[in-house]
Amino acid sequence: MRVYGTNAIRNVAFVGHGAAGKTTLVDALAFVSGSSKRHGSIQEGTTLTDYSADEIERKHSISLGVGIAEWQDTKINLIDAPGFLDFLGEATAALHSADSAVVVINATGGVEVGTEKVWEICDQLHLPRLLFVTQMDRERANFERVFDDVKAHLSPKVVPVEIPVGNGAEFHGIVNLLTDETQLYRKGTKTGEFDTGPLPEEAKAAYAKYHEQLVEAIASTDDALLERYLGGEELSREEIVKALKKGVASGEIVPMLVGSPTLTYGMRALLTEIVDLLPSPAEAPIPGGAPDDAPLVGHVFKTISEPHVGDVTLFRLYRGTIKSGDEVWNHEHNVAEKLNHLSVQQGRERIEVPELHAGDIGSVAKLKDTHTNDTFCTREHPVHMEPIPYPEAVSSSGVLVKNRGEEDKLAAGLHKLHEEDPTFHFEYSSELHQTLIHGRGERHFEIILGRLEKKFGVHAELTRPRVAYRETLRGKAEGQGKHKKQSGGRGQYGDCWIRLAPKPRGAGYEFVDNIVGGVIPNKYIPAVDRGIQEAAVRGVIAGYPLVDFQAECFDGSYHDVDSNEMSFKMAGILAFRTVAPKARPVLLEPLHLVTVRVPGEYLGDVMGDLSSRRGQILGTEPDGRLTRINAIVPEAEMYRYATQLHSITHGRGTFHEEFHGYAEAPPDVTQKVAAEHAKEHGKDKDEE
Ligand SMILES: Nc1nc2c(ncn2[C@@H]2O[C@H](COP(=O)(O)OP(=O)(O)OP(=O)(O)O)[C@@H](O)[C@H]2O)c(=O)[nH]1
Ligand SMILES: [Mg+2]
Repeated sequence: MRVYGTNAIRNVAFVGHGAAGKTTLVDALAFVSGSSKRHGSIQEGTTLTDYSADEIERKHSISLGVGIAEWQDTKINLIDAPGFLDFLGEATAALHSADSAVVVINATGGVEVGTEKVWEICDQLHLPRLLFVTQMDRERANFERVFDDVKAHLSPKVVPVEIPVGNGAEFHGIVNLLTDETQLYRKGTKTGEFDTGPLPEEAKAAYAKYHEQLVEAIASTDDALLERYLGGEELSREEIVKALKKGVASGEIVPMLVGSPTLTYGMRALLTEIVDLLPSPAEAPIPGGAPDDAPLVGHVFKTISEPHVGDVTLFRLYRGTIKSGDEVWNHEHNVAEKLNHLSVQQGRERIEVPELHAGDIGSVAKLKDTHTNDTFCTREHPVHMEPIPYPEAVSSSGVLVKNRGEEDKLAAGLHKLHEEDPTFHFEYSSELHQTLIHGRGERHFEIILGRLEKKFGVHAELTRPRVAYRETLRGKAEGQGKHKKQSGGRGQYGDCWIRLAPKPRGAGYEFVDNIVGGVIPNKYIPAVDRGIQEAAVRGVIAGYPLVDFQAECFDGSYHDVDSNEMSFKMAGILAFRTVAPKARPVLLEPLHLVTVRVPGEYLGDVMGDLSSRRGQILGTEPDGRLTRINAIVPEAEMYRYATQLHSITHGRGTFHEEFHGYAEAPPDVTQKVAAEHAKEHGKDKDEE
């Protein structure tokens, strides 16, 4: 592989809705350019960037992948991102590491949820972009319909720069509105080769319409140009191309292109347009540009754990040059890393390179302590780059190992997977005795379980996450706890009378010492307090901590020889267990504040669903193009909400939830939780 200078590099993220055709397109571009030897396909599991066993088996992308197309003395780094929203974190990382994007739309569909999501991220990053209408050979492919949809639902800034000759099975050529060249494809075309010909009769009307739109759009990015155009003057082709590139860079124009990667139609034109119209790292909107001679700055945007190779680190160089074997400074982890066997990725294959210039994307294996989002720099000029803002975890589940004894392996495996995929987190809750995972949805969790099994030999399954209930008291009661044991020598004796009373929510626990006349010696009173607190950790309804109450110790007795701290602690425990059930104990359940954003048309269904989850709707308000619903919903009812919201809103709704507080659970919930507890712990109780 040649070494490319900054100006001869294009970093392009391929993004779009799930199954739009991104991976197939990236594969075809690398193949047609000659940089990849095989024209792969999803069906055969042979594409350049969907090479992991999971991706081949499931026939869709899961992780971002990088390929290369060398074209017209330029190296195009093709970053292929998955489209399914469970893997939006990967698309986010891809877009953050690119200087431009090709947004891919399926010619039989149009704008979909995934298209809107990535478009939004492109907008936030001010990324110059092209829109590629793919799968033009498919039955029911329709260029005009897609264009109308795009104009109405995505952006008015999109203008066709190419139009197809024929749709679906008839698709056999492409007219370039800038060069007026018509490319005609023969059946059996393998590497995108074409004949040029005159504008076919069938494309004349479309040509007239779109050509005018294009020139008008280009002219209106530049006042002087517009004036001349409106004055009836012909604009030169050079002027037009120059203005178009400027319009693309500023985001005022998004050229729409067309083709079929399966047939390799339109691939050469797209490669050329990427080189001509999209910015190099030097022209990209990066603060400070991409100077080659500045101190090194690189950012790790992906870590892949590869069988037989170990961890492979993918990074984007922002400034400076790197040579194979160079040592770089990882500022986040305070560690020097040696970049041995510096490489670039052609799909799964690692191609060694002697050096990389500012703006390029490289890979290196077996680093000591480098993780996604770390920055490479020099010790003298430490830099910390902004981390990739991954989308938040919206779904939680419990995980259980199928075979006892695999718990340690589970934790180690989950830790490794989190490093590969920062949108996934896990924790062990000692209160709930459960490992919890948090991520983007069920498809995401399925992949994680699959990887646990394949890579780490851990057999695990998803379980419902347990809920951290609490208990409290609603009434007052009093009673005695007496611990007495006389067996031979020295005995045990502790005796206390206590009163329990409720306190306001969140007020916590309070102990009141009302012992008079030394009926319990002072030194034993703290032991009574400890006993009560210890007993309250396991409440009386379903074994959950009992909170927000006052305990008053007001009477008791002791024995000169047999009394000790231990005995009074036992007395406190016994007193609590006797009195608490009489003080009208109730179950408290955690509530979440849930904010849902949906398009107006789904408002009714989403609110209905929240109500059926015992949610209390606080209100709705407009939020940009969407409507925001605020509600308070019991945590126990939020299980699988991400999946349900997705299906109600066809993926258009998003939500956020956070802990809100505890409230008394309704009687039926209390009964159910108590019954579950009795079933699970019945045996332990008997043993005590
Ligand atoms: N006929 C035809 N089929 C295509 C074309 N491009 C892609 N496909 C098919 O469309 C399906 C999805 O293609 P992918 O390349 O996996 O799409 P993707 O956008 O990468 O999908 P995700 O990564 O899962 O979001 C596969 O079955 C492809 O074979 C095309 O140009 N013509
Ligand atoms: Mg894909």
